[in-house]
Amino acid sequence: MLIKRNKGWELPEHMATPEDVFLNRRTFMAGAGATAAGIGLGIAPSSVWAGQDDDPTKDLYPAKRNEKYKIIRPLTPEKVNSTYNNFYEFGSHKSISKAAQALQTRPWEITIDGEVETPFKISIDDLIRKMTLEERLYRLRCVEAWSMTIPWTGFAMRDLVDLAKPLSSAKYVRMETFMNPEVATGQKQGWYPWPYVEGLTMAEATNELTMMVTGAYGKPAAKQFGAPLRLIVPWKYGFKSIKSIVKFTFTSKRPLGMWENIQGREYGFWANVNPKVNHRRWSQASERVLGENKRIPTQLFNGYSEQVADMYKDMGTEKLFY
Ligand SMILES: Nc1nc2c(c(=O)[nH]1)N[C@H]1C(S)=C(S)[C@@H](COP(=O)(O)O)O[C@H]1N2
Ligand SMILES: [Mo]
Repeated sequence: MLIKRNKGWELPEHMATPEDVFLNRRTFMAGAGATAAGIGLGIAPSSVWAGQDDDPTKDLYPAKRNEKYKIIRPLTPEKVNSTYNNFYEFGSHKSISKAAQALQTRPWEITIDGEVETPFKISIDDLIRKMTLEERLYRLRCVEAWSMTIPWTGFAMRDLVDLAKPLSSAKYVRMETFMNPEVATGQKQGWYPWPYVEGLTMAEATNELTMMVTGAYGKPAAKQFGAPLRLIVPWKYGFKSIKSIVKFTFTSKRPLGMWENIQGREYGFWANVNPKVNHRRWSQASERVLGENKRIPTQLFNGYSEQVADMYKDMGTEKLFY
């Protein structure tokens, strides 16, 4: 007998709801839930959270959804997601969405360098048009124990690695966020080792789940989401998913992320989600679902074990889970 077993991230057939109806219902319900949860939503002017109207790649949205990546949980309403963000360049609190509108996302040049055949620069629009955009529904779990479910648009990071043509000596990819304290006033706070840096192993960067995000909610990404290009690694704590990237450096040396640099005993290189390994100051066993007034159990690798667990076998004393 053929048994089709649904993977954790696949939506069972009977749960498929037309997305627009589903989203509208969730948006309506989130109002009450969010207030009860004490999230100060306020009324954001639509320009803050409605994505970018003047984006030169707007014609590519909405991209076709990749049906392989669906989730059994409701999507986080766009308005909730767009007004509760971590983007320390614009302030060390969640209400940075207005401040983030100061970020100019065009022109935007991406540098690819380090151990590659030939280092090069490419404009974000040329890069996006070389790639095939698709939509995927992913969970996001912040190390602070809150979570969301987001319809991202972007392309597989594997395709960017192919474009970069790394040498065999490259073992890691180091990524760096823009640096512009005039616009991103958080970067004037000298006690953070700016710019924001994150890194992945080559195996992680080329894992099928690893996504370069250019959009969300069917539109070019709002600035607070890390436009025009951010990383999403859904099995790792959110701080690994670096925003507004300007540089990819292929290297033989393990990159030191900004948070690891600040406090390596709490925010390490691997940072894989694990409900059994607590943060030094709080439990990671459950998570607060943004937009809904509830907590749910946290899952190993944020529910993505099937795609990623193999990468972490036989890693000895590596601290894989913070
Ligand atoms: N450049 C940059 N990238 C960043 C951050 C940041 O402060 N600066 N915060 C990280 C953290 S802690 C999280 S949880 C996610 C939040 O993404 P979101 O605001 O889109 O939910 O972005 C990550 N990427
Ligand atoms: Mo986070």
